[in-house]
Amino acid sequence: MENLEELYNAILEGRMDAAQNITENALQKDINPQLLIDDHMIPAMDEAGRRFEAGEYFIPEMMLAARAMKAALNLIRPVLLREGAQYVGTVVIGTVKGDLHDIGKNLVAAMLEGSGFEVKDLGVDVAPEKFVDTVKETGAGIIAMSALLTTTMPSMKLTVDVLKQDGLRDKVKVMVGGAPLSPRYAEEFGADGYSENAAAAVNLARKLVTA
Ligand code: B12
Repeated sequence: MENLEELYNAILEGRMDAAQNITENALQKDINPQLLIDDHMIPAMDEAGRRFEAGEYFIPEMMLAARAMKAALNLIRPVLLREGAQYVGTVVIGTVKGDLHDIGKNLVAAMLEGSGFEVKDLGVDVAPEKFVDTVKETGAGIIAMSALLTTTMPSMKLTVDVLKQDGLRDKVKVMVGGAPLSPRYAEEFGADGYSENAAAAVNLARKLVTA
C-alpha cells in the first residue's frame, strides 16, 4: 500500500515529482482517485492556505504547492473520465474576472466531465461577457463560476446581469462555488445554486439540468 500521507506532504511542500510518483503508483494499485483528492490533496492545499494566513508560507511556497497539486490532478483526470457516464448536458465553466485560482475549478470541471457533462472550460480571469458569449455559441444550459477572492465575487452578479440584458436568464442556470462563497450570497445575487465541493457540484448540475 502506498504511503498516502506522503502525497499530502509532497503537495504541501511543493515537491511536484514526488506528488506525481505517489499518485501514479496509487492509481496503478486501483486506489480510489476520489479518496486521493478528498483525503490527501485538498487537505494539503487547505494547510498551505492556513500557513499563508499565519505568515509561515509566502507566495512562492503557495505556487509550488499549487503546481504539485495540479500535476497530481492531471494524472487523475483521465481516470475520472474513463469512469464517465452518458451525456447529460453542457456546462460553461471558468474562474471569474480578476481571479487566477483554478485548482478548485479544474476539479469541478473534471468531475463534471467524468459524470457525463460536456464541459467548455474558459480558464481563469473570465469576463462576464465571455461566459455569456460562450453560452450563445455552445447552447450550454449551465454557467459554472468559481471565485476564490472576496474582491472578485461581484463579477458573478455581473454575469447574471449580462444574461438578463441579453434575454437569456430563463434559459441558462447559474451555479457558483469557491471558498469565500456561501449559499446565502449565491441566492442574494440571483444564482440558481451553490455547492461547497466538486462532488456536490455534480449533484447540483444534475438537478439543474432537470429543473
Ligand atoms: C493555491 C493558492 C494560490 C495560488 C493559485 C494557483 C492556482 N493555479 O490556482 C497562487 C499562489 C497563484 C495564489 C495567488 C493569490 N492568492 Co491565493 N490561495 C491559494 C490557496 C492556498 C489554495 C486554493 C486552492 O487551490 N484550494 C484547493 C481547492 C481544491 O479548493 P477550492 O478552490 O476552494 O475549490 C473547492 C470548492 O471551493 C468548490 N468550488 C470551487 N470552484 C467552484 C465552482 C463551482 C461552480 C462549484 C459549484 C464549486 C466550486 O469545489 C472545489 C473542490 O472541492 C488559498 C487558501 C485556501 N485554503 O483556499 C489561497 C487564497 C484563496 N489566496 C488568497 C490571496 C489573498 C491570494 C493573492 C491575492 C495573494 C497575493 N497577495 O498576491 C493572489 C491572487 C492572485 C489572483 N489574482 O487570483 C486568499 C484570499 C483571501 C480573500 N478572502 O480574498 C486565500 C484564501 C489565502 C488566505 N488565507 O489568505 N493563491
